[in-house]
Amino acid sequence: MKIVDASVVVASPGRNFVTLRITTDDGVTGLGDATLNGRELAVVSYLRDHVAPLLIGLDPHRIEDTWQLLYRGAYWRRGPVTMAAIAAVDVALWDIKAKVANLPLYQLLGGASRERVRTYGHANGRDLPELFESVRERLDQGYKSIRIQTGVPGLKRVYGVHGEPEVTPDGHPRPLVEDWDTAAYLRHIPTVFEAVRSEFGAELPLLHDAHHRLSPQQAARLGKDLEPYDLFWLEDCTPAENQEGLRLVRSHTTTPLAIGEVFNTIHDFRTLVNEQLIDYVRAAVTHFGGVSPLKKLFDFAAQQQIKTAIHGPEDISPVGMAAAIHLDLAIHNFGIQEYAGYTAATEEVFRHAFTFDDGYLHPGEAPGIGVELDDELAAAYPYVPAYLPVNRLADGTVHDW
Ligand code: GCO
Ligand code: MG
Repeated sequence: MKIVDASVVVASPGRNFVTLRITTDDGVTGLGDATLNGRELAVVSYLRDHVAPLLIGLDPHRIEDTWQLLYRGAYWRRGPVTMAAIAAVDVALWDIKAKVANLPLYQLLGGASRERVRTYGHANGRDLPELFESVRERLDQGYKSIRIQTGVPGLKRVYGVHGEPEVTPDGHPRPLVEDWDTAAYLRHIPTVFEAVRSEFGAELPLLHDAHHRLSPQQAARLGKDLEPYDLFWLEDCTPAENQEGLRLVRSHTTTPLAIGEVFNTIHDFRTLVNEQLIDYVRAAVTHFGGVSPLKKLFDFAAQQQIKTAIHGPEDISPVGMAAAIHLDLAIHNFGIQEYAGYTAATEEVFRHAFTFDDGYLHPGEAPGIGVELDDELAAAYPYVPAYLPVNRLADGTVHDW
């Protein structure tokens, strides 16, 4: 069996999704997600100009060998663009292998370790009434665990939640500029959790994303202040490129910690896992080089009793989400899966076998990852230049978003 084609489809049915399709001489196709929100076309070029020509003629069954060829063979290692491109190849090859075996991917990863995959959804509101309404909406949709994000008095927007980019008069998009005040946030957030607990009770698992905005000292204080509200986790409490910074946070709070959605390789987690400084690894199939390296990270984390929580916002395409759900079902140390759902248009462009029911996902039994991309429909949603928001303090200083 040989690879005869590797082509990239860019479609924007709600978000700009980048999809790689690999085709074999037997006519079997595999899909991989290479979406990198706000920097999509860099990955498109990496794949089209540099990776696709290398794939032609290779045996699609040699997944590990191809992964090592792309990772080591480029000489320039790591980074989100490289690892998103390699992820798309890895997932497309797993899709092909599982289709040829006539099995859903999770069967090749060891088979099911559970019946269904627990998820959490997002609730957001500018103030408490709006937030409570959003929580109720998620509960009605079946979610059993909920991430809580709110506005902070005095600040313009609910932070850490996507907004429409600003468009200049000449039609060129600019990142939306948000404002930030860490002291106001640290004062406000514990009052939000107190209110949510008294409205929804002690048992509802609640999560919160600090979106890399705090120093280790501030993160330690927030973790401590939130202990009475029994969070499922506090996410990205401080920028974890400084992995050692988590030592300070960890030594001051028992609030569980989740980190890793912006990480690309196992090396980014080395200190965090070896020293058991976090409780959940958040890496995504799409940004971490695919299913193969993510499985290695999860096995590494399992040795320190750390669980998984694959990143799954709307900017992971249904292709990346499907690959995640197969892994979730198969691994032993699964924790929870983030799932934000998709627009109706996205659901039409990407037809998928995975299902969301009563707050749980299942990958389905279709051979491969179980996603097909409708090229004709995809063509109706051309690329739209877009940026993630940026963040500034009151004096204009750029802060982490
Ligand atoms: C999450 C993330 C997202 C990111 C987004 C950036 O926990 O889901 O923080 O909300 O902001 O993935 O593109
Ligand atoms: Mg996050």
